[in-house]
Amino acid sequence: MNIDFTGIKEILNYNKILISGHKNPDGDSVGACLALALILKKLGKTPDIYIKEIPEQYKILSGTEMYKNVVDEHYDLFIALDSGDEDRLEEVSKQFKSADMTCNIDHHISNTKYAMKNYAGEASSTGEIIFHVARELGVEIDKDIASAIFLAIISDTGLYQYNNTKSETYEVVAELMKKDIDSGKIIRELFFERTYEQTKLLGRALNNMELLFDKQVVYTTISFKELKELNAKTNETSGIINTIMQTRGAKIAVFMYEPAPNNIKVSFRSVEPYNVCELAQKLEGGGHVLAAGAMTKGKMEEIRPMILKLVAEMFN
Ligand SMILES: [Mn+2]
Repeated sequence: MNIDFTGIKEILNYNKILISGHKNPDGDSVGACLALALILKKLGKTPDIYIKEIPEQYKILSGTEMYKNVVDEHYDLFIALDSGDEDRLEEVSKQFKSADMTCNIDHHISNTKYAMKNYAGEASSTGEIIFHVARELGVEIDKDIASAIFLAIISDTGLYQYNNTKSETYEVVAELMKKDIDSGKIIRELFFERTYEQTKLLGRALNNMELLFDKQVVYTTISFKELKELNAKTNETSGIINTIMQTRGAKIAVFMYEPAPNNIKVSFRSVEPYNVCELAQKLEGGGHVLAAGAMTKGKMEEIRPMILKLVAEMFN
């Protein structure tokens, strides 16, 4: 952990606290927010967590009553988690801008240090950083906190398969396991269960899949029309990018889908030495070296060739 936590205790000087993760929350975002809220609760605080809509598979965590999708105008302290830049925040930029103190805790290499206090550095997940925050604040981790951090870690490491999984990650997980968490249940819900609509959507995405550039690139798309047709929610696209990346020989995977007409969300995965964060940044997105994404506006027919051209440039 290369994060200097100097001054983190100052967050305890504030009473009206909002914790927020990023848009389209993933397991790390949800787990880290909940873990930190539970930690602050143990210190006598009553923070709110803003999440527009919590994906079904994360409702396994207890304490979800702290999530709100409508929040007050003003907070004394705003804590942003798992968000590399201000634009990634949920629809609470007003609260971020007006807060007396802002704090950013994150592990994205593209983090822009956009808050008054920034605790950003290398870790498997924001959840892993929150484990250390608990120690800094002198809070004993209980089963609920441990479960939330565990979910965050397995979510962002893809169940320990990505190269962000370090010995330090396992050391944290070993501590979490001592809290008697139901790790098997969390793993099953997160990685091996899907809604019917999600399975149908995955089927469509796999059917649409194509191989390009001498079988080094796999890509697929889901249009807004297909989402509607299959009665799927936008967050049910999660997992598609990782599934197509399982194609043997693939160096880069690209998934484009249309959450709303003429809005295209692009996700990238890669193996070393291909840095897809650079690709995402060209589209004003960001993320990690081997997993990144961006939002862009336009028609799928126009965006697709433009993005595949950017991908092609990586092989020259
Ligand atoms: Mn994360």
